[in-house]
Amino acid sequence: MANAGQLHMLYTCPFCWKVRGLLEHLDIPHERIQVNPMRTKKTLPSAPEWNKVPVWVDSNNEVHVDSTPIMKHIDSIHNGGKLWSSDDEERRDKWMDWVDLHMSKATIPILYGSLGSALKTTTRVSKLEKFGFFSKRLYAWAGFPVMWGIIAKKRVKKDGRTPKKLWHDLLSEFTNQFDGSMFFGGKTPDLVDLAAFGYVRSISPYPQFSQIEDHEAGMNWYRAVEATLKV
Ligand SMILES: N[C@@H](CCC(=O)N[C@@H](CS)C(=O)NCC(=O)O)C(=O)O
Repeated sequence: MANAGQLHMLYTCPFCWKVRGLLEHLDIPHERIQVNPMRTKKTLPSAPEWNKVPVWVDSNNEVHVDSTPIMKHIDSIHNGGKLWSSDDEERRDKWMDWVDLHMSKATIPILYGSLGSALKTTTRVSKLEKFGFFSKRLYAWAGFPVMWGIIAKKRVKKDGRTPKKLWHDLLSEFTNQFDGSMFFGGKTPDLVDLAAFGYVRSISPYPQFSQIEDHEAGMNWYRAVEATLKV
């Protein structure tokens, strides 16, 4: 089958993991273009209006931006909108907003919240992303004090909980919504499950993921969503 589109992405970007998970869940053939994090303004097809990843370019060369709208678009074109349809739209909308608000903010504290974890994360990011020769080295050394000392520290302090506790609370709050079902969407995952799954999965390449693996209900859900992917 021909490619349904191109996903312009960064490997380590949580918003890109959301769209990747959906494409793998629906088994949609596509091309992945890993952009140079220092050159998004020059190379993204949505630039200069939109300089963030992910960007989805469909087979008609239409450009789509912003991860949740991209997910809704892909579901509607390639899956008859089944993952977004719901008999309780209020609950669905409320929790999609909740996932995008809270889970998106929780990735930085766990990855960069302590000096050791920030160093591990930036070294790993510099290897996983397609930086240029010099920016790779620059990021590995200059990135971690910025991410740890400025961005993550402020967030952890503001929240007051350890990053692990924050994730455990989020996973409890989310899975408590399932009302005894396996997924937020009931017997099968829906778009809210896949969005939340993307945020959690974006932490999986790092050693800090073991702090999340301690959450039993969260992991049962995570592994069940993972089992639906055609990777
Ligand atoms: N709301 C956007 C957020 C995307 C986003 O912030 N992506 C980051 C990478 S994780 C980015 O491209 N940042 C570059 C910038 O803000 O210039 C989405 O859900 O797609």
